[in-house]
Amino acid sequence: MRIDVVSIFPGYFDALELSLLGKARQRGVIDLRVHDLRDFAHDRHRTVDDTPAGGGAGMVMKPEPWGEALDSVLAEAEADADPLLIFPSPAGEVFTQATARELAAERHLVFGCGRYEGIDQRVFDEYASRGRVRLMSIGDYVLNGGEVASIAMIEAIGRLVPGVVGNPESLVEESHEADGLLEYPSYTKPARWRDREVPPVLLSGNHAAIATWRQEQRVERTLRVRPELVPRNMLPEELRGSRGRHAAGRD
Ligand code: 6GU
Repeated sequence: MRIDVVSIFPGYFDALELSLLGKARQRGVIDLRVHDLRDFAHDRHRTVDDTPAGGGAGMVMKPEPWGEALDSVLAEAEADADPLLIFPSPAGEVFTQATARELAAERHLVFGCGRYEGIDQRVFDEYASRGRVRLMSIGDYVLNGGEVASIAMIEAIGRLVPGVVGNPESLVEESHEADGLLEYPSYTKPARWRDREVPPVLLSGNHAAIATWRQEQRVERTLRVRPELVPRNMLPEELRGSRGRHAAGRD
């Protein structure tokens, strides 16, 4: 998979040289390239922002450097790759594990990281008229810019790209995968630590009992912290009534 990132803070993406994704890059499974937006601003101060049209607080990113940067990245794309442009934004659609799975099948992703109050709307309109553009949020809170959100999305997507994670089976038993329940709690040795025991069932050697216990733990934990994730047919009878907008589409 090819991934390009455009940002005024390329240094943020040094984090992606570490760990699993860093190794995948060394092996050539992921080709990640980071571009400095300021290289496409040509005045003395390499200006990338200006005051908002119509007035208001903060600054808006100018369209010209974005146009040059994205044209340059797209000109390098392979002929049949049909790159997908992703603009991290708290105003975007919410990025979920399903989004990560969908995007892991793409050949070429381009992340455009805005700062300040955002990027001039005409940049989105221009590239949406020429190809595929999506605005994506990583949750209902505000970050200072798209860099940290892009790193989160790239890690979530990248680990699903075939050949990145050594044992693909480790991907299916996770929170937000398969049935959408949260993961069961994990333990390792020693069997007793500070008077706290590993649950005896896990040391019993009874694989059926272990599987049952783990599934009970998943349902209990999900009901406690994320009840909206529990499919209706997994709920105890008394909780199957109307739950408003919760668990929509998960029944
Ligand atoms: Cl993608 N960007 C910013 N600036 N804030 C966010 C976000 C993205 N997702 C959640 N908050």
